[in-house]
Parts: sequence; structure tokens; C-alpha cells
Amino acid sequence: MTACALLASPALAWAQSADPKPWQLNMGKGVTASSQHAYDAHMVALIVCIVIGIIVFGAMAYAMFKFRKSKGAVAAQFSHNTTAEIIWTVIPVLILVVMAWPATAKLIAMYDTRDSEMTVKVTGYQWMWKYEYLGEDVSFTSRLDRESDRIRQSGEKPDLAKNPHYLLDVDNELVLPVNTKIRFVITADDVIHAWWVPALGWKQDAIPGIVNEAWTDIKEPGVYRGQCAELCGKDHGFMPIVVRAVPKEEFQKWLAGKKPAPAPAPAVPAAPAAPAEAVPADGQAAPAPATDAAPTSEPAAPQAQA
Ligand SMILES: [Cu+2]
Repeated sequence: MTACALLASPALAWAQSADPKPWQLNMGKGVTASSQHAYDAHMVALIVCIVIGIIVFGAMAYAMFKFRKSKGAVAAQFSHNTTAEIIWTVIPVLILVVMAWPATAKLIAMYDTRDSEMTVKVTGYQWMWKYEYLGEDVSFTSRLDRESDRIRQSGEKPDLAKNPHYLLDVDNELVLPVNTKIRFVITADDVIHAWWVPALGWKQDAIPGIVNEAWTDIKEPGVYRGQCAELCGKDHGFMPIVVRAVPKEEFQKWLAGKKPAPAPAPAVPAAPAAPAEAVPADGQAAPAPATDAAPTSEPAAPQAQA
């Protein structure tokens, strides 16, 4: 019943902070649809376990108390009961199907990176991350903040009051817009790392020579912290991740500020005839590119003006 109530009120679920609390018992709900789905699947499984536990242990306790030897109970002597065996096979199968059906659908959705609005390439290095906003000409590295690094190297005892995010802060945060489907392509340059921000609801290996995919759609602005989740060398514990989710307009402003200043445009005479001629040639070669030909001819006009 609690699970039903939780499923019915997704708005409430976003209210929980992404950072874990001391003595927090349950898993966090996170701030994305994927993390919410993982949380829901976890709660459904937990409730099913609790109900089964209460029924089984309740029946055992009842039977032991009610039919105890001192009351003159005599054990039955049968060894098989086909009806009981069918029931205790069919019911668990049904429970498993009921749990697996939505879990599978959510798992498939977690890997569906289609229709994303932007792509961020994440590269793991010993021991930092590099972020590239593909197609935006913006990229930077992100590594442990200098204050955390100084404390850890000095042997000083870190003070949680003074440095609440000791070892969980970086110099350059990964800034992302909220309510945007963001695709990640994740790889590494030296050894295997794993990019993991629990509030987003997934973890993805960063493997040299392989490009893994993932996506997210953050529902509420905030700062979400994570860490490398694959033992990658001596400083594995010192390559945290910080995601700052901001409203779309703020993100666009931030991105514009990060872009390199435009180079002075070389004086090239406009040649609008060249792309126009190429279009019919492609169209004759194969029927498929004909659909591409129409959109490409449209942007040709503004290019010629510029
Ligand atoms: Cu690592």
C-alpha cells in the first residue's frame, strides 16, 4: 500500500535531497525519472518481501503455538499434496512476473538514448574527468578541488564543519540544464573508470577504446555529487564528480560564456552556386539521401548571407 501511495505521488518524491544523510536507511530517490523508477522497483520488491515475510513467519509462529505438543497435537503423516505444490509454485511465479514486467520496461527505457537534445562526452583519466559538450566547442577537465587535495596531502584531520564536501568537490563542475534529455558518451583514456552520480540513478563504465552510452533528464536544479566507481589506481578515491543542474536559460548563458571567442572571419567571397549543384547529383545517386537534400538546401541561404 505504501508503494502504491509512493507511485501515485511522484511530485513528493523529488522533494528528497540528493545527498545521503547520516543514518539514512533507504536508498535515495534521486532527481531523474530513471532514479525514480529504480526507487519504485526497489520499493515494490521490498514491500513484496515484507508481505511474504509476515505471511510465512506468521504462519510458522501460529502453527508452532496453536498446534504444540503440550496441547496434544499429533503431526499429520502425509508426504505429498499436489494442490499445495501447484499453489506454492504458481504464486511465486506470478509474483516474479508482476515484479519483472515493469522492471524490464524501465530497464529498457534507461538504455534508450534516442531523441536526446544534447550530448556530453565524458572521458576518465587518472585521476580526473574531461567533459566535452559535443558540437558546442566547449570542453574542460574537472578534478578534485585544491583545498581537499591540500588537506589530504597534509595529513591534517578534515573538519566536516569547515569542509562539508571534503573529497567531493571539484574545480570545474559539470553544468547541465534541467528538463532536457542529455545523452552521455563515456570513455576513458588510460584505465577503466566508472562515472557515477547516484542522484541520476545510474553508473556507467568508462573503458579505453569503448564508447558507452547513457542519458539523463534532471527534474530539479541542484548540485549532485558522485565519484569514480571503478578501482582505477592509487588516486581512485580522489576523482569526484559534481553536476550542477540549472534552469535552461541559465545553462545557455553559462555555455555562451564558456565558448571560445569567435575567430575573426576570413574574407571569403560567397559562393552559393556550389552546394546547390551538389544536391541533384546526390539525389540521383541514391533515393534515400533525397530527404537529406531538402533540409541542407535551406540552411545554405543564411550561410551565403553570412
Ligand atoms: Cu577512476
